[in-house]
Amino acid sequence: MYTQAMDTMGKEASDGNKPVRSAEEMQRQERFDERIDAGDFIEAKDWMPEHYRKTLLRQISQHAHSEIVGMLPEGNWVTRAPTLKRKAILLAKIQDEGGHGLYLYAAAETLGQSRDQMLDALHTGKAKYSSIFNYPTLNWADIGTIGWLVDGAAIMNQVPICRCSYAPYARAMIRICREESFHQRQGYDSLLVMMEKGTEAQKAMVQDAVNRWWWPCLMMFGPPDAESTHTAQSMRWGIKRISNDDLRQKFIDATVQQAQVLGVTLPDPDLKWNEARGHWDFGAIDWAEFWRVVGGEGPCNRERLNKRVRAWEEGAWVREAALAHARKQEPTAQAA
Ligand code: BYC
Repeated sequence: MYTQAMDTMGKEASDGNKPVRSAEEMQRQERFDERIDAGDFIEAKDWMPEHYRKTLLRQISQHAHSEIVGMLPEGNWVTRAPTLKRKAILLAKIQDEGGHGLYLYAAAETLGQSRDQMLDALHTGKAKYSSIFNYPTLNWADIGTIGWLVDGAAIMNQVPICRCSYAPYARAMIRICREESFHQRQGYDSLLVMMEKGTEAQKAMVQDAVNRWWWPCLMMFGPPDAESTHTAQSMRWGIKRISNDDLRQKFIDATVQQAQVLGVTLPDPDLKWNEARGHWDFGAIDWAEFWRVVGGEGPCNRERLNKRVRAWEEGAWVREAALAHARKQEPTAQAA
């Protein structure tokens, strides 16, 4: 059984080399592997290897952080949306993202870590969030482009997670994906209006936004498979169903035609249909830039983190008031 070899976290023999497992533990491991092989879903109450639990906790909490940090670049444009309709749509989208963060924190909590611990990891820079949210939103077309490309990439990545082997994550993702598809469509619609009915300056704004967001969007899918730390194990466990490179290719294949309909150029001179592969070939991604951004040196990393920390500190009174209210209700609830 493959995971027995991999899941050696936790217990070490007294000679410090070989892991020690009780017969009972090995049986549980075997049963778990059989369930994964059979495509069963694992629930929070079920036994799971420690490495599986930690991998999920890392991915789900980072996903939750990405949702709430992802509210910030769009939040900058609520007061500057060009019409009441676009403002209402943007507000609803940002609220959805806050909701996605909550579903995901709740799913991660089932793995035994408190929300305070997860947020502390975000605020102290120990936990990651998606690289994409460290880029600035410079003009109104950036908001449409985030919907079209960033949410488009997010859907491509997230639909397979609806079949993740960990059931609480899979359930959260089903709800999230339904909402994400509206996010993608509103972005595309907003850009289409600018491209079909806009002035030359507005069309140029759309092209400029697409030029800036295209490459960072391709980086959202994570490092190439050959350099990905977690992909192989996560795919064996059914946490990830499709690899980083395969998802990136699917996204490019789906997006090229959408760009043609929109009337924008994707900023890659090497983008070319490859008949033999049945896919679009594309140019080299700047992985040095990706790792710089992931390492905290992107254009907006500090600004994003500072904003989250400030929101947490300024929200302290709300948390205290909610706790005081809950304490007050306790005797009443018990009496009822
Ligand atoms: N940014 O072994 P790998 C949204 C890290 S929310 C930063 O391939 P894995 C939206 C990775 O964490 C979008 N870090 O990892 C919200 C790992 O470092 P650690 C978020 C990245 O986990 C609001 C290391 O690089 N979506 O769309 O197997 C508004 C090696 O990578 C990134 C999710 O979170 C990155 N882009 O695969 C609009 C989806 N990529 O943890 C839109 C769920 C990699 O060892 N997550 N790293 O220190 C996943 O599907 C996977 O976690 C990933 C990475 C594909 C992202």
